[in-house]
Amino acid sequence: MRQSPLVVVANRLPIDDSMAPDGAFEWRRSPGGLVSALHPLLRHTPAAWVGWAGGTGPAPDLPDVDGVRMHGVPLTAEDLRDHYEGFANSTLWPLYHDAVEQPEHHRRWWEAYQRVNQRFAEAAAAAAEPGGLVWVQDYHLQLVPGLLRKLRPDLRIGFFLHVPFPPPELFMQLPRRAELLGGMLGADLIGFQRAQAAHNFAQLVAKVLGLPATDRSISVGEREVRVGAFPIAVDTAEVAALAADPGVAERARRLRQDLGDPERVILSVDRMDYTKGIEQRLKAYRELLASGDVKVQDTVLIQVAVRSRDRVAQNQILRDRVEHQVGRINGEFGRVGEPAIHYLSQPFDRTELVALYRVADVMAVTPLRDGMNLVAKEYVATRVDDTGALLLSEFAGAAAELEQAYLVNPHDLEGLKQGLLAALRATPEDVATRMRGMREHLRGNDIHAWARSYLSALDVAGSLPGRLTATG
Ligand code: ADQ
Repeated sequence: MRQSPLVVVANRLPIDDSMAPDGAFEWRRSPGGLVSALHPLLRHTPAAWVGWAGGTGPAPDLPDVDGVRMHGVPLTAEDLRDHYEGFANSTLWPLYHDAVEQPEHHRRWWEAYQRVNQRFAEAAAAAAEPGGLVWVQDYHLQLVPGLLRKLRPDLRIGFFLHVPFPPPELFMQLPRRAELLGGMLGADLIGFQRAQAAHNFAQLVAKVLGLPATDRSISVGEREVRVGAFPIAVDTAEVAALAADPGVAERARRLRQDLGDPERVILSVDRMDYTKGIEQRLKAYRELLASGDVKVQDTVLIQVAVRSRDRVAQNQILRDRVEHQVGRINGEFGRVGEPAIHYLSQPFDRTELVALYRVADVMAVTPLRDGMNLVAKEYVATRVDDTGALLLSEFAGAAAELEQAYLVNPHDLEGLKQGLLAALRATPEDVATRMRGMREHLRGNDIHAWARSYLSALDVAGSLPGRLTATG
């Protein structure tokens, strides 16, 4: 097997499930934050990506995509059920998101998590060249850094957690908490979205493992593991260029016309997931319609909620409840040709998504807890004329940077309603001042800056191409 100087290890490969008639695979851009973030970076880099290709049984042989080598990791139906849907998405995911749904604990799931992490570690060990860099992504693979270090002590290993890292009171519930922390400590650099997460991690390592730890550095025997916040971002220039494209502007104009040229368009774009606060938002909207503060004659809400992790029971339940809620609100408040809510559960291509962002006068991003939330940043990046109000949850990682958004606590129904009304009624001057500030922030803090800061911190020996690590 040819080996690569940089290997990304993530649960999924970033390619589409379907092959084009000419045999080409495409990067899978949606719907999910991880691929959206890494896609612009790795194109045309001598890198490899290790991940699951979808489906069960042996991993297919895959061609390179845009010069990036694809290594499939096989998963059985049992692995999928117990590792992916089980330990990753029904134990860790809810626990890391404030336990807004009850995390479940099963010993069989933990066994699958260990087994699958071992398989990913072996695939990464085979794919990396001597002294290479391996960058492990996210909560599905927390044991990989430790397992990989045993197999290949010559490698530099990075780990980045895309989701929140919880406070000790919550993490301590995990029956295998010591093993999970120990697995992450196999890395040389552990990156989080927020400084608070790095702080939580250091506290836990000191408490559970008794290791000397600060928010920046942890001593593991002879090794020093560095820890830090690296808030993920979007390709600001690329998104802005797409938003300014005349074809996209025309598409946005048509969309607005199709909506009946309302005075105000509110947009929400989420994966259908209970952390995203969709039910709370719809409830607030219903009350605003009922009180007459918002009227269907002049205001339209578009709720995009693309199906995701469908086999996780709580997501199925959520979907039924949201669809029931939308039906009820449209039945009560809609009129012929004038629904109160336009509900869409399909994935969109980038152009269509950016056209939707361009149409939205108010973007409502109100998760109960979110590692970052790239939708909020994508929206800001599309507002090239400084119009548009961002309503943002205090509990999204993005709120630490986008302080000029209309910030709300999504658990507070009254606060949510007032925040939405404030965003709807804001003066163009206020909106522009806030948007200008946020756009300015995203110009300097884009996905390239994020990757450079992470990879240059990891690559102490300077073995990667300068383009990936050079600052400035
Ligand atoms: P996600 O929970 O998937 O990501 P988010 O950051 O909002 O959440 O990313 C979603 C991505 O999917 C965005 O790029 C968005 O454009 C895209 N998307 C959503 N709906 C879509 C649709 N209908 N069609 C096409 N594309 C769609 C996880 C964490 C986040 C963290 C990211 C990156 O939960 O907190 O920001 O990883 O680290």
